[in-house]
Formats: sequence, C-alpha cells, structure tokens
Amino acid sequence: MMHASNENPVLENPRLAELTSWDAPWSGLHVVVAGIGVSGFAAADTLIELGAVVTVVDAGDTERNRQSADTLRIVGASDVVLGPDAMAEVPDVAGRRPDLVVTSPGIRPSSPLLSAAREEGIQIWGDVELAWRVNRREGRKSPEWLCITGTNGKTTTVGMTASILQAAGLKAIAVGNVGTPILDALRDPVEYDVLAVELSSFQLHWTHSVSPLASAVLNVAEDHVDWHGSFENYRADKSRVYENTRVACVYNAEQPGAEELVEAADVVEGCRAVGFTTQHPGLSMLGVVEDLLVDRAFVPDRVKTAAEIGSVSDTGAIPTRHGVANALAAAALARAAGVEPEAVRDGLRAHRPGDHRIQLVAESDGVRWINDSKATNPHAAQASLSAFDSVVWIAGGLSKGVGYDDLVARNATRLKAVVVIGTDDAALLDSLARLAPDVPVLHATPGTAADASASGIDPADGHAVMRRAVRLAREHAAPQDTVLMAPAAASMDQFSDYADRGTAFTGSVHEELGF
Ligand code: UMA
Repeated sequence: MMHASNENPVLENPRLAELTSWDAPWSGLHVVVAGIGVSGFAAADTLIELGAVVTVVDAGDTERNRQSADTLRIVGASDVVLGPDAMAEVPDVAGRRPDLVVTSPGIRPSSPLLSAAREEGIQIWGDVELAWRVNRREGRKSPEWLCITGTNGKTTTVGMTASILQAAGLKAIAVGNVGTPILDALRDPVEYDVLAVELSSFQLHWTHSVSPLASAVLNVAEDHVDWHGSFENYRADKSRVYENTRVACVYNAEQPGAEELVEAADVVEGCRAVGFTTQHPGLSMLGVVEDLLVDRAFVPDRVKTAAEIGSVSDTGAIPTRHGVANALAAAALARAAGVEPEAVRDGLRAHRPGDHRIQLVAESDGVRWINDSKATNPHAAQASLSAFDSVVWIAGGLSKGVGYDDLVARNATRLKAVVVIGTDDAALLDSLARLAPDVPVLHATPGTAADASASGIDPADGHAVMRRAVRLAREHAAPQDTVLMAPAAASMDQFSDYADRGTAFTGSVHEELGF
C-alpha cells in the first residue's frame, strides 16, 4: 500500500525519536502544552509525572482554567500562563526554547502559536501521540488500541466496541474524543487489555506513530471545514487513522471512496481491509442477511461460511440503518481482536447508548418527541430524519461553514414544519426557502428587538428559546408525527454544549406536556 499524503510530517529530532515508552528518557524534556482543557491538563500532568519541564499556555483566563493552573503549579509545572496574549507566540520553557509542543484538539493549526512552532521547526504532537508514546510501560500491560473515527457515530461505536470487549471478559474502556483522555486510562490503576479509542479529525491531525491493532473510518461527510480549511484536508486527516494499523482496516463498503482510503494508507505488512455494509456482505465483509448480522471476514472459510454475530434488533431500541452500520464496525474491530461471535451479540445487547442520541423523550397524543442533540452536522441529522415519515423538525445553530441544500432537498417531503433555533440561521433559512418552499418555517429565536421585547426572550438564552421552540412544535404536530430535535449544527451560540441543548429540549418537552 502507498503512503497517504502527510501534511504534518514528522520533523527530524533525535531527542524525540527515542521517546517510545513510559520508561524512556523524558526527564528534562522542555515542553509547551497548549490548552488547559480536558486533554491539555492530562498531557501536562503526565509530562510532569515523567519528569519533563512543562509550561502551559491557554488563551482563556476563566475560573475553571485558573483552578487547573493552580493544580498544575502544585504538581510541578514550570509555568502556567493564561489570557489572550498567552498563545501569541511559542514561549521559552525555563529559559530555553522548547523541544516539543503538545497541542489541544480545539486549537487550529493556523493559530499564531502553532504556526510559529512550525516555522521554528519545533515538533507538534497532540495528546493522542503522547499517549501512544507512553503506552508501553515496564511492569504493566500495554493495552491494544482499536481506533475509530468518522463524521458521525463515533461515540456510539466506541461505546459498542467497549461493551463487546467487556462481554468477552476483557478489561476495556471507551476513551479519547468521547471524553476520557487516553492518558487517564493509561495512568489508571486498572490495567486495561484494550482501549476503544474515539479519534476526532483534530486529534488525528497531530498523530504520527500510533499503531492500532485495528482501525475504522465510519463515514466521511462535510464537517469542521472551518478548522481544516477544506473538505479534502478534513478527509485526509480522518484517513490518518489507518496509518500503521496491524491487523484490520475497517471501512464503510456503502460509501464511495472509502476502500481507497485504506488502499492509500501505509499499514503494517499483512493488515487486511475489512468492509461493513447494511446489505448482504461480500467476501471480507460484515453485513446483514435478513435480520441477522453476519461476519464473512473473520471466519476460517470466507468463501463458503459466515458467522452469525447478532441480529438487527440487538443494535438499539430504535434500530436505524446508521445504528446497524455502527454495530457492524464495532463488531469488525472486536473480531479483529479475537472476540468470539457470542460476545458480539451479548455486548451489543448490553450497550446503553448515551443521552441526546435519537433518544425517545416522550410519546403523548400520538406524537413522538425525540432528542437528537448530538446531530451537530447535516450528515448526522440525515441519519435521524430518514428514520421517520412525518416530522416537525427543530433545527439550527452554528453551521461551522457547511451547507444545508442536500439535507433539505432529501427530506423536504417528510417535513411537516421546521422550527428554527440558533442565532446563525441564514444558511438554513436560505436552503429551506429554495428547496422546501411549502414547508412552514417558525422562528423560536427572536429575530428583532421588538420580538425580543414582546416575548421576553433573550436570543442568546438557549433554554428560553428551546421552550418557545417546543411550544411552536406542539402547535404543528398531529398524531403519527414525530417532533425531532436534530439541529444539524453546533450548539455553542445558545448553549454550553450539545448536552446542555439536549437537556433544555427534554426539560421543555416534559414541562409542555405536564410530566
Ligand atoms: N483554547 C485556546 N485557544 C484556542 C482554542 C482553545 O487557548 O484557539 C483553550 C480554551 O481556552 C480551553 C482549552 O483550550 O481552555 C480547551 O481545549 P480544547 O478545545 O481542545 O478541548 P478539551 O477540553 O481539551 O477537550 C478535547 C476535545 N475538544 C475538542 O476537540 C474541541 C473533546 O471533544 C474531547 O472529549 C477531549 O479533548 C478529550 O479527548 C469534544 C468535541 O467537541 C467533545 N469534539 C469535537 C467533536 O466531537 O465534533 C471534535
């Protein structure tokens, strides 16, 4: 297989080349950690424990960041600098230029600090690269990594993967973008056998030497164009998950171009390409036959036999095509790690999806109320919209530079009404006006000062806007309809995050229906 284009080449630095285990000579390494959020804190804390000299910088001088800064100073950080100027350049660390910058995923490669580091030839890692470098540790088990990326379904799939591994009797945990930094799992007293690692495109941008046992790209659709600069860059970063994979590269056989990403990757000799499909599986694929999930990849005679690994109803309370695809990807990763078919079935049955993901909130007067706040882009919203026939759709928020034409065109016939939330609704309204002109559009966010004053709603107050959205949705929903809150956009203009938006919806529905 060929080398994938690598926009982030590893710079020659012999000092860093030898840092491939916890027991390597980290002591005295001078490091700048950029960002003091979840991943930056774990990276700085680990590096200090390893004996590195660490300066932490973060543009946000918030109460939470100040508390984290105090903790890091107590455990031995050389310096912690907070505030807008902290990220303007690469600071010295204890009086000399750093050997390394470890960056947080939310910081863009084009930011002044990271641009300056590149210009100066200072190598940049993410917390994931650092975690891989300390994965091996004398006297402890080195967990295997099963890595998962994709535009949508990552969190569900790492959860399913961890559940399957646990059903097989392995010590396993879901880590990475899902919320728990990999470095925390590696420093946990529990010695894990396998990590189900969720990786975002941001994290993959800064990985170099990670070598998973198996890896999967679930799907690639437009998202995060603002961070990556273009869709091509975003797709290239996603495909980095396959680099150095040892046993199986898992791809979505129903997505054009997906197998090519595997073919272009530089994998370890002997690594196989394994597809997953919600249709009948071909050779070396996992798929669906009638209502059974079957494996034609990890069986002794792939031409003549297949193993039954579960059924469609094992994949979730409301089985959707995407849910089945996620379950098959999780199964493929677990099977690559040697898990038996029965454990796949048991693990899928035991898996409880998190809140805010196609979650049934209430059913009243024949109307179903569904919270899919996790749908932060059009591709994710498509997955839930397509599961229902007649929908009052609550949508809108921060669009992250992606377009809505395709989503609106594909779903115009199932839309009964659209209730728009968010403060940045121009792109969505434009698509609706052109491609679904007959669908009533209602505005939950006050668009004018007069509306704000008459309704008493502050446009930035997401909870108040959501209460109005739910009231408007109820007025337009009739028996057999589904009210679906799948915004196809990020939430930060009106909420602290998607969970806050989901909680606002659930609370408003319960209030409106008198629960
Ligand atoms: N910061 C700056 N300058 C910047 C950007 C951020 O100083 O230009 C600072 C902020 O002030 C803040 C800190 O960096 O103090 C936050 O860092 P971060 O945004 O990288 O977030 P973390 O808290 O480290 O959390 C990250 C992931 N966040 C992002 O990728 C934006 C979390 O994914 C992840 O769970 C966590 O690491 C553990 O791995 C969240 C996410 O939204 C859930 N991910 C995106 C998604 O899923 O779509 C990719």
